[in-house]
Amino acid sequence: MRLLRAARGRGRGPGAGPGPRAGPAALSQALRLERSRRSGSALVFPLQGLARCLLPGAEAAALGLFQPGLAALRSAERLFAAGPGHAVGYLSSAVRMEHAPPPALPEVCFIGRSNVGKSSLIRALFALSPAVEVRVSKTPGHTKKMNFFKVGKYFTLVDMPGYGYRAPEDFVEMVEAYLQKRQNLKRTFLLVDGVVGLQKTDHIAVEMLEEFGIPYVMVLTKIDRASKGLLLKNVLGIQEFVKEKTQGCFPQLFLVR
Ligand SMILES: Nc1nc2c(ncn2[C@@H]2O[C@H](COP(=O)(O)OP(=O)(O)O)[C@@H](O)[C@H]2O)c(=O)[nH]1
Ligand SMILES: [Mg+2]
Repeated sequence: MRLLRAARGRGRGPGAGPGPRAGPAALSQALRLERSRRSGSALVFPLQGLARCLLPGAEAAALGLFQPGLAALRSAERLFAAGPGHAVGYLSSAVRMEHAPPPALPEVCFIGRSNVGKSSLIRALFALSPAVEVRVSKTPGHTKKMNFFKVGKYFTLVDMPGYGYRAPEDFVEMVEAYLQKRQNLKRTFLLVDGVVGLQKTDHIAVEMLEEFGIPYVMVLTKIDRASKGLLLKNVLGIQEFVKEKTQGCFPQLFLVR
């Protein structure tokens, strides 16, 4: 989560400007600082940096479809910053679908192998609401429950149990049942480890999402741990896979460090 550490660090420094609230500075504020403009852009759009490593003539445009401006970043951040009349926080946990909260709001969920970085990413999203506690595990397979969070009156967000390592039964009992039955599920974020790329269990998840007709987005995590070459190989491999083999996957891959 180097991205947010950078934003936090700059927020506390002199000249950071007034924030929407005390605590970590918004990323959009950090990016507004003249000095951070170049490095900030590399942090937010890491695919841009990779385009330089492509062979001449290779299709670089596909690496950078999604480039939100400051206004879009700010409005996204406002969603995750709790305030008067805008409750952001932990809602409940469930070990079975029957215990899930009523499907009153649209919902987004984060799925992926154990230890891929689901809780870390969700914690980063809630960084502007420090009271929200998202547990990040030191040992694989920690999150055994579905954890629901509320983002005002707009949507709920679910941290799903990881699958794969030591938790194959959760995959079948929870992730599959959730994906199949949750009527208010609007978007799924499938997290893939940026160092090892798509694994067998990720392919199973993709098959499920495709079979159930659920729109999803792929997110590549831990890119700080992959060399530029390995990252480029994994990014291009996944983008090719998405283009050739999927129907419901958003074409832009998102990178997280
Ligand atoms: N280097 C690096 N470590 C990460 C990143 N995301 C998560 N981690 C670490 O990976 C471990 C598992 O993360 P966690 O969010 O609990 O994974 P989950 O099981 O998918 O919820 C923790 O030690 C995190 O600090 C990342 O982008 N880069
Ligand atoms: Mg977790």
